[in-house]
Amino acid sequence: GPEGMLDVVRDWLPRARMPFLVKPNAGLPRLEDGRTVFPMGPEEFAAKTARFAELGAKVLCGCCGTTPAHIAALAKAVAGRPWQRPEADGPLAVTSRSRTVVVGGNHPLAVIGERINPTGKPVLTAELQGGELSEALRLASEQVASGAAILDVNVGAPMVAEAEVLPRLVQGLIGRVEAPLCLDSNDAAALEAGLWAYPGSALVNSISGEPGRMELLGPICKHHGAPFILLPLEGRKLPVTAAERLGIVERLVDKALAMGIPKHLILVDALALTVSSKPEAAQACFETIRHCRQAWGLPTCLGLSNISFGLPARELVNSTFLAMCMGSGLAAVIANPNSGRLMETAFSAEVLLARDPQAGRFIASYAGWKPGGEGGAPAPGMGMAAGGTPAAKPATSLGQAVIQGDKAGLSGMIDAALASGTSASEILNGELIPAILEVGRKYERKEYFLPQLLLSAETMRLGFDRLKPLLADASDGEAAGRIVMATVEGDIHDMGKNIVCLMLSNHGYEVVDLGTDVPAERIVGEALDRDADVIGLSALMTTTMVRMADTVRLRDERGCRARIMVGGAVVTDAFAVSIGADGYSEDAVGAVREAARLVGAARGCQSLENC
Ligand code: B12
Repeated sequence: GPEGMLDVVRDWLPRARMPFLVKPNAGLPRLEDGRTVFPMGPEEFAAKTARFAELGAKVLCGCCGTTPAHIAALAKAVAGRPWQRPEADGPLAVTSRSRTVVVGGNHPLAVIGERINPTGKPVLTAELQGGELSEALRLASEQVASGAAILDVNVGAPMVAEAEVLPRLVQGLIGRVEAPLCLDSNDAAALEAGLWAYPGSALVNSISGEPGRMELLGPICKHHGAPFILLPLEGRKLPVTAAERLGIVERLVDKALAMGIPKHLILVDALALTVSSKPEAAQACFETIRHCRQAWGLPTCLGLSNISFGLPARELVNSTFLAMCMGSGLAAVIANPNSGRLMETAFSAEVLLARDPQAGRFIASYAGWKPGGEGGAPAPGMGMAAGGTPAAKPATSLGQAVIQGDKAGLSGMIDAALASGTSASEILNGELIPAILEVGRKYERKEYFLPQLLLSAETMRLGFDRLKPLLADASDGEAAGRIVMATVEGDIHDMGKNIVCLMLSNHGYEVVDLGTDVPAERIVGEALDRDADVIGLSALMTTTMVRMADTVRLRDERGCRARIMVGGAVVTDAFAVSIGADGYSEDAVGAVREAARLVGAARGCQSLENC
């Protein structure tokens, strides 16, 4: 309903640079006497939805549960009120489907994890060349667990078709981590393919003064609303002094603005060169950062580790350099977040720059810190709002693998559990099913969102498919009865139904599985055509369980003799009785018991009338 959308709209609207449409339901639906009921009447709906107009939404509509009366009341509530474009708050934002990292201003430093880059990494290089993504995905989880707010993604290596591999990896990463991505390539086609594959505003790394690069990539970034790193490089000569760098930045920014590319998409690279060969290299960075921030209001970033090339104890130099850059106004850094020292420095600097209220993030991360570096907990993604990332650490148990969506881990763990003598049904019933139910609870508590739900469901299915052939087959000889099974219309949940189907066929029943989202008409038609003894219906949502009642009604109307049993997480015994179903079970073992009882009953009669 409108209340549930308020926080999201407040968060998104100031950053939306296009007309914003809000379409709430008339509240959260309840099931009453077999009917889905929406609680909000027209007046309440109108009063609550009109608030979005005050925030700057351009179009207001009504979704589920609203009627022409709701829309009329809403029209009246906002009549005569002119649309006011909200003030766009300016800063550069990098987003994923569920996270926003604001870069610049007084927002915390955004650490851009640099590890997904095949240079100097033979394992990653070989995998990418073979089209494999698991090492890249592992590096992603590891960096997020260490505190990266954004992940740089670079697949540039010999014999890697970047335009094909980059979007594929982007797809893989979307399901794995919530952190927004920074697409890093020299290949403009790969960057464009990556942007199309990405459901958010990815950061593009980078646009330099190389002839034609701005002309080619600028419009693509503008089209996707993708911020980009502006690299002050022109021709072959490196700009050593701050004045040289700022001259190039100014020319490139002017060019971008003249092309209609908005300023809020530009993140300037302050260009860290090597201090051991150019002693003034760090100073040039501080000046560039300060000038960009103070004179032009432009956020800056840099690739940190170049600064210490050729020196011993590079981490010391890198982290000190980072603190000094942050003091000059640096907004983002491309670095290795697995470096404890670096993250300690960044978190401490946030406190000193008064950007960590009550030192909350620092205390949460380092309350247990001890000299020598022990006891510092890994930092939560620095530029991000709090919240868990499911695949952040490798799973250590079967259940955790489902909860975290660790597909690769699950297969190995199932093999190990089977080898140690645990039966397939113990694994399914004792580990996998409780885990997917915990996923559901996390979703209810808003700890998980749809991408995590999907990843866990896929992981569960993988485990189920692996166990399926091993679940004991108790059938022999003639079928014990014919059962038509389906998930009802509007519902695509099929894991429970599949388990019930498997159990029934393992107990000798002939099972006709009609799949998911099946209309009552088809279910009853198939039961009649196949002279089924039993119809088994599954529903997982309050909005779809009412379709079970339709099926019972149609079965009676068409004189079909099949008995109907129902199940699925939301279905209860009382509901089954209320719709006139003949049987119910809360799980697959009970489904087999019910099937035996109902086949017996159905076989005792040829049509419903004479039973
Ligand atoms: C995994 C999952 C998904 C997966 C499904 C993947 C798949 N291939 O099935 C995905 C991500 C696709 C999904 C999508 C959605 N989901 Co969903 N999903 C779940 C989740 C977490 C687990 C369901 C599950 O598989 N459980 C494990 C199986 C083994 O259990 P089961 O189905 O209950 O089956 C057992 C018994 O019930 C019984 N049984 C089942 N069928 C039958 C049939 C008979 C005849 C008998 C006798 C017994 C029986 O035996 C089974 C074995 O023991 C539940 C949470 C929950 N608590 O159930 C939410 C949940 C069902 N989903 C929900 C929602 C809202 C959605 C979405 C609308 C989300 C969205 N915003 O888009 C969509 C729906 C799309 C659609 N039109 O159907 C809600 C439903 C809320 C409600 N009360 O109506 C739940 C409850 C989560 C929540 N708390 O909000 N979902």
